Amino acid sequence: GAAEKLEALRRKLAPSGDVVSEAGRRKTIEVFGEPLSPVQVVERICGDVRARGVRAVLEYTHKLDGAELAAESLRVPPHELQAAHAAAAPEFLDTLRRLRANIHTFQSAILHHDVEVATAGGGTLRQRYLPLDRVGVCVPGGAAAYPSTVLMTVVPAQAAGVKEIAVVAPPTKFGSYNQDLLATCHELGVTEVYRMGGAQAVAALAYGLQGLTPRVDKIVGPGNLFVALAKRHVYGEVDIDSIAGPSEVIVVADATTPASYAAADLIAQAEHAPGSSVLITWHEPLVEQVAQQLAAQLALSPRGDLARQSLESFGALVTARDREHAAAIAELLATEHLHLACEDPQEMLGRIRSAGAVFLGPYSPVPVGDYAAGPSHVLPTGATARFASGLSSNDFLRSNSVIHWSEADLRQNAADIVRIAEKEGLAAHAAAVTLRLAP
Ligand code: HSO
Ligand code: ZN
Repeated sequence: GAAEKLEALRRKLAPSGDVVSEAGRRKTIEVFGEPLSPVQVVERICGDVRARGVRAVLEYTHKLDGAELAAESLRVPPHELQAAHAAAAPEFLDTLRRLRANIHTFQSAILHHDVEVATAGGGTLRQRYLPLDRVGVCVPGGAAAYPSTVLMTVVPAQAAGVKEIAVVAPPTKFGSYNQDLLATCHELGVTEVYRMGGAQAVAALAYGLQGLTPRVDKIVGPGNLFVALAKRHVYGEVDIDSIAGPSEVIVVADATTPASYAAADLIAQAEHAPGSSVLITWHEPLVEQVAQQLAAQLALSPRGDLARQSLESFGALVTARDREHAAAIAELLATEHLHLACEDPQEMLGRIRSAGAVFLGPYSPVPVGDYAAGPSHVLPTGATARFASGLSSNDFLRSNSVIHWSEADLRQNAADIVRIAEKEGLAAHAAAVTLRLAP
């Protein structure tokens, strides 16, 4: 029936709800001379980095990333950051400054503020927000260089008031040897950049490396399977953001949507590869038009082959009965990026509750959010938008609750406290209250 079809589609398109733990168990790899699952490999690497520090990081960097580094070169020296910045084109630096300003404005505007509530007896209750002291940011460096990911993680942290930010990127040409990436770090005032990737980088951030880098309080940012599994492994000792799987988009389109726009939006997502790109429409002719546009545009796109492969494995052009049905499918898939490219996107938005980021109308394609608008592009994937939210400045805050009752407050509530303390059999709890009120 229809429900099963939808469920099959959900599994095909958004398998990543558990793609990380599934892939982490299913595969086997030989890193330690015996076949182990990625989960086991990550556990060993983390344990080893914790026990042996820099030595272990250097060994894994050699073994897994193929880079032979010395202990001194794990941290990018200040003059390299300066040189990358000095060599960057002035237009690129101007672009970085404008993007940073957009992101900073939005991330500052949404920050939680302290809330104080007056009590009946003249006391106060307060929720107090404070930035984390030290955070680690993972920047991927496998398939492409992502200076935008530096912006979309570091700027929210800075907006929250985080003082110490350590960036890790693998020792690759798209990672911590990428000059645009280093220039971006320098422009943002990030002075700690480490040439480490994979599980060893996450472990180094979580446990610290003696003589090189202190442990952080929270680790954020995307990465490959090993980064994701390592973040899950160290969670509890440090905080993490959500676990990111492959990137996704759903474009909801109707007769008012130009087929060329819809196709371009699907390809833009697919060129991340692997990633899922789905069109949902209730205007049947659009399916054929978009298919034609896809073929035409893919042929011209520099990453067209990569995008075609990911469209073939994780793409779909879905016909819905009507608007309501399209909304129901989109809601079920709880996608990372939801582009409402149809008429009256505001009305459509009212029907949907689960998505990482929603893009409305013809002038808000996903790259606007990837690079420029202000919300972070670090978003929940694999239907985890059911319960998770995109990264924001608020993820770099923690709160204290602050209780300051007056004598009148305590008197007014004493009987209730004593009664429930007695129910729990905790007489000393009751006594701590009654003793203060004794005549
Ligand atoms: N769409 C990616 C972010 C990105 N796009 C970076 C381009 N660069 C995941 O949200
Ligand atoms: Zn993107």
